[in-house]
Amino acid sequence: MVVLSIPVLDPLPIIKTHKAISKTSSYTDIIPVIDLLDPRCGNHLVRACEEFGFFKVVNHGVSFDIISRIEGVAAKFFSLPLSDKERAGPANPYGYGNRRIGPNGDVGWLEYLLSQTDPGSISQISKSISRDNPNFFCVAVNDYVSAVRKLACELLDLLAKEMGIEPRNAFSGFLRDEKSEKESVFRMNHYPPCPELQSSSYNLIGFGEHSDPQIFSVLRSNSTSGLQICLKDGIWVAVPSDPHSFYINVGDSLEVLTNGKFRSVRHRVVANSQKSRVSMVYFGSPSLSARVAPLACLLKEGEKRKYKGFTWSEYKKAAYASRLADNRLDLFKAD
Ligand code: GA4
Repeated sequence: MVVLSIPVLDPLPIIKTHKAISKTSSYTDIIPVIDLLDPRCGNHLVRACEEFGFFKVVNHGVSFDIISRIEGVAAKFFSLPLSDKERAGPANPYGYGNRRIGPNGDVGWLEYLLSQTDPGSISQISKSISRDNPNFFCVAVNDYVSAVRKLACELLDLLAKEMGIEPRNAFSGFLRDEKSEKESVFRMNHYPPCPELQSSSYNLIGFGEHSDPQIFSVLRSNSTSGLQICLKDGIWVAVPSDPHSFYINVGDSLEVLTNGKFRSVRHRVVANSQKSRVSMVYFGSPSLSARVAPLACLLKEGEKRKYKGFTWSEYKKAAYASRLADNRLDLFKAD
């Protein structure tokens, strides 16, 4: 278990919520599990995206070596003295962030590192934070990002196949485009433990509720729980941690491409009283000029488009002008 330093962050009253406010269910076994070795996984996958916008993937094919190297990188990075972490620059939007999330006043009980996923950006950030061995950091992140992008593309192709969409790469093509590497994001998060929570009736928000603007987000964490997802009926469900699996979120862009058939899931992270949570997320985005709009082949006869189309550049601009909890898709609803 990774236990990283606590004193970097001070409690902020603003991100405490009373435990009773959220109806958090402990029935965690309702989260769909997609086994990529199961011949019926395509069908399960479509249903999971429609019902939850969220699922767990097992037998994912990402090697233990790739996962353990990125774990090592994250543990090493977050154990550095604050001044060294700050050499990656304030998260503006990429770099090292501490408590502040985004440009509009959101805060959380975490520190993090954000990078674009193209090899040039990964190399640059590696040099700024790892003076002794930038190559180890750089290779580990590149390998990890390539592996999870491949996994995301396989899942997106499976969805297209199951839904009878032509061409088969109608979804994955957004991420396979080399220009999407500059827009896709790699995020490492560290949620320190907060011992005072043990005797408190409060939850401490590590990362406030939101939906992801991108197509697909691929997440894994150490064995500390904290992630919660919001079901269709508004109930929050705690997601059990599983360091051997990946969790996938449907993002806003995939909701739009499917004209709302898939759900962009709202999710959040609450802090743990005793253990550090370390997670890493790949957010697969379209390229800047790519157009995101409901796919004509998914519209039934007479079905109206629920969303206006937009370029990723337009959506990204709207996202960075919003607060974390805002519903950004509302801005693009069709009249
Ligand atoms: C949410 C999903 C990703 O973590 C992220 C976040 C980004 C950031 O942390 O800089 C944003 C948030 C996320 C959406 C609205 C804006 C931008 C913080 C924020 C308030 C990296 C992303 O792409 O969008």
